[in-house]
Amino acid sequence: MDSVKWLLATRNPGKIRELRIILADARIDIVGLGDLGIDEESPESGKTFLENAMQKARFYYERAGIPTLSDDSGLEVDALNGAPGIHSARFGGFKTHEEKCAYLLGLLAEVPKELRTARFVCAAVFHDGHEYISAEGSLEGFIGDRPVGDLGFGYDPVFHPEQDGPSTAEYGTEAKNAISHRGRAFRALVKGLEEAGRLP
Ligand code: ITT
Repeated sequence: MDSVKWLLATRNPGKIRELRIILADARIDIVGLGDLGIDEESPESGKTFLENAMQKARFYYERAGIPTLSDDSGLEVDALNGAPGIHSARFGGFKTHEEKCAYLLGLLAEVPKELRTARFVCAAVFHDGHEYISAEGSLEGFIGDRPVGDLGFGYDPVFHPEQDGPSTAEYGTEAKNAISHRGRAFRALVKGLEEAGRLP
């Protein structure tokens, strides 16, 4: 059966790598912002992951004119009252993820192991100019005491689904997708799209 060709509205290469696999399973063929020559940046002024994901989907749908999928995601650390949350991409004003992970580990330096609980959260949105279909997913875990692993992206080197187990930067794409916030959100979104009759 034919696949559908939709825009995946993200510039994060780590998300693209993970989502290409998840979406190929649903026969969704993805074009990127770069493929369509879209270089404008969507505002992200929402108060929640879902609001931001809807804002991105609408912004890029209006420029691309084809059905659009977006992702807004981040890390919530309980000892920091849920920070960095929706500000994960610009935590502490740092640019690189090495700096952001180091900043996070510094903030948690005095926090004992059992209180280093955290979760990754993802809101996934489809928009076609008429309707929005959305789903959310999360992955509970713990912040380690140093970065480990070089797979994945972002906060993966400091995030451990099991306290004394590997970080998500040691999982590899397929194993991470199987349990991750993004895998859960987008598999639920695909189910919602199927139920709405939006997939072949
Ligand atoms: P787009 O807006 O272009 O999609 P972005 O990286 O700016 O890319 P977000 O605004 O959703 O995306 O920010 C999410 C940040 O949260 C991301 O930059 C990472 O720092 C972190 N993050 C999200 N998912 C993650 C994951 O699976 N592993 C590690 N870090 C993650």
